[in-house]
Amino acid sequence: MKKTLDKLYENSPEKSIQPPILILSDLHMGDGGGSDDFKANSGVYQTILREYFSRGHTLVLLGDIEELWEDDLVDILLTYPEIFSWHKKFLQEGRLIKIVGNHDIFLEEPKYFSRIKTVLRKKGHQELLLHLPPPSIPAMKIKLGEGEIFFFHGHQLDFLSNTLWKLSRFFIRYLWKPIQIMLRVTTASPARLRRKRTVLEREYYNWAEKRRKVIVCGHTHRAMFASSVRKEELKGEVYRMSLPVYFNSGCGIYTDGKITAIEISHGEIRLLAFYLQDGELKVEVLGEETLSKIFNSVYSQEP
Ligand SMILES: [Mn+2]
Repeated sequence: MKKTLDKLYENSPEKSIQPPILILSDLHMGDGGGSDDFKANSGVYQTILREYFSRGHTLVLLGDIEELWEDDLVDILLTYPEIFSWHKKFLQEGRLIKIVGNHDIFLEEPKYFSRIKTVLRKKGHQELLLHLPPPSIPAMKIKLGEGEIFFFHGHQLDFLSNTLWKLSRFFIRYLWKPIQIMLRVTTASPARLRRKRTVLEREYYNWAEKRRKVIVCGHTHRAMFASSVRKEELKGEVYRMSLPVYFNSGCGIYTDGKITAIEISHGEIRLLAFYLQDGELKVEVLGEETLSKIFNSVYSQEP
C-alpha cells in the first residue's frame, strides 16, 4: 500500500509555481440532468473562476472535475461551455494544472482525446474543440520556499476506486445513475461511506507523517486543514493526527451550496468555503496558517 504512494511521489514531476494558488477538487461536473450534483453549485464556481482569474491565481484542479463515470465528456462540455472556457483562459496563461482523479481518469489518455475530437466533429460541435480540458497528470510536487507540497487526488489507496475502477464505473453508470435520478440522492463514493473515508484519511496521514511530506488531496469530499477535522464534523470519531501534513480541498458539490478550496498566498495556506449571497461571492476562512510554521513543525520533529 505504502509503495503505491512512494512510486507516485517518485514519478511525479516537480514544478515551481509562484503563488497565489487556488486548489479545488471533486466538482463532478455532469450533463445537467437529474444526477448532476454540480449543477446547483455551478454559479458559485463560475464566480470563483472570474474572481480568482483576475486576482492572478494559478488554478490546481485536483481530480474528479468532470464526472466521466456517469456522463460523456461531450454532454458535459455542452452543459458548461462557460466553465470550460474559463479553464482554457487559465491554461492559456500557464495558470492551470490538472491532476486526474478516478472519475476523470480518462483524461490521462491521449487516445481518449482523439476519440472525443472525432465525436465533436461528427456531431457538428467544432466550437467545443477549443474548450477541451488539457491532458491531466497523476500527481505533482510544488516547491514553496523551504518546503514542498505533494498534490494528488487520493483515490490511489482506495481499492474500489483504483484497482477495481472499471467495475465501479459500470456500477455507477448503469445502476447507480438511474437510481440517483429516481431518488434524487447525491453521488460521492467515499463520502457515502464514513468509515471508509476515515480509513483513507488515516492511511494518507500515516504515509505523510512517516515520509515528512505535506500533502494535499481531494477524493473523500471532506475538507481538512492541517490534519484536523472541524469540531462540527467530528461526530464521535477520534482523531490522533497531530502533525500538520494532511490537507484536503473538500469538494464542489456540498448540498448547502458551498464549495471548498485551499488557497496558498502571501506565505500562508488556508482552507476556504465559498458561497453566493445575493449574487455576491462570500468567503469563509475555515483554517489558516503560515507555510513556514507548517513546514517547520513537519520537518523539525523526529519521525
Ligand atoms: Mn475521487
